[in-house]
Amino acid sequence: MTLEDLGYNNELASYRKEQGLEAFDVGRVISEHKERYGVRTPEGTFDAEIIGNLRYTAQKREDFPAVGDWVAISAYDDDKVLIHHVLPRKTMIARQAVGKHAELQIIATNIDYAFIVQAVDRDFNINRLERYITICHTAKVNPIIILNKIDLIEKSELEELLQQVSERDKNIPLIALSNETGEGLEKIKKHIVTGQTYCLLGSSGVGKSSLLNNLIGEEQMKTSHISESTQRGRHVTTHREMTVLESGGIIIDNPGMR
Ligand SMILES: Nc1nc2c(ncn2[C@@H]2O[C@H](COP(=O)(O)OP(=O)(O)OP(=O)(O)O)[C@@H](O)[C@H]2O)c(=O)[nH]1
Ligand SMILES: [Mg+2]
Repeated sequence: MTLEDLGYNNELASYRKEQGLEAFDVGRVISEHKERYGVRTPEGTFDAEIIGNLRYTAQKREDFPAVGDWVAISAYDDDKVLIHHVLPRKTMIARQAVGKHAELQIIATNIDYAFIVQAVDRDFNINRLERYITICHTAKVNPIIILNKIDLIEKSELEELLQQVSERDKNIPLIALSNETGEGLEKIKKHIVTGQTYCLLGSSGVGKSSLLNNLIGEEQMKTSHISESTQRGRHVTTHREMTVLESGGIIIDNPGMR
């Protein structure tokens, strides 16, 4: 694994040089939990904390590392590193959390493409789809629409839905998928390129983690059926997590959005 496989590029290299950060190593934040981070480098995955100075100068959510970030790090134990600096973000998918003094919620950073996943059963909603597309455009991230669970409906119904979506926007790639039968999976794989970062967006239960597992070829992410009655408050995926695919490409799975 090289830094480039993790998405490292010339812009980041020049920034590091300009800012005199070359004495530090760099890595990518793959997980975040209460100011504890997982950082991936070509050498492996490390537990990370931010240095005191970064904590004291950080004023808002954006100043702290988020999943997808490139960070300047130094080793301080065998499997631990310190984060000294967050490198500039190329893109940031965020939304305003609910509540009066709610902070901005960062969904992921340095994303090239977002897979917007909707299930063709009761989840399908063209206006919600449009909201996700707007989130992508605001963040300057390229959307790819996936209609999942096509094994649950008739071909004619699917044609109708595909028609509805392409009438709204003809230019966004649109793929019909079934994680059960594997139909559409190869088409999705064709969109995934080494060194590019993808994130999975969509409501809870639409099959984001199932898709990731199919792309990895094993059950890395827990998936589960969510019954209609207990749907509220039950997300299967509770944390964002970044995975580097063996075939190339980096994918961030997200908890379902409301
Ligand atoms: N019939 C059918 N079921 C699917 C398909 N894809 C996923 N599922 C099922 O849908 C349920 C939810 O799938 P997940 O992959 O956990 O959904 P998720 O989008 O990751 O959900 P959160 O993590 O809560 O956001 C599971 O029971 C899956 O087996 C599909 O293509 N067809
Ligand atoms: Mg999930």
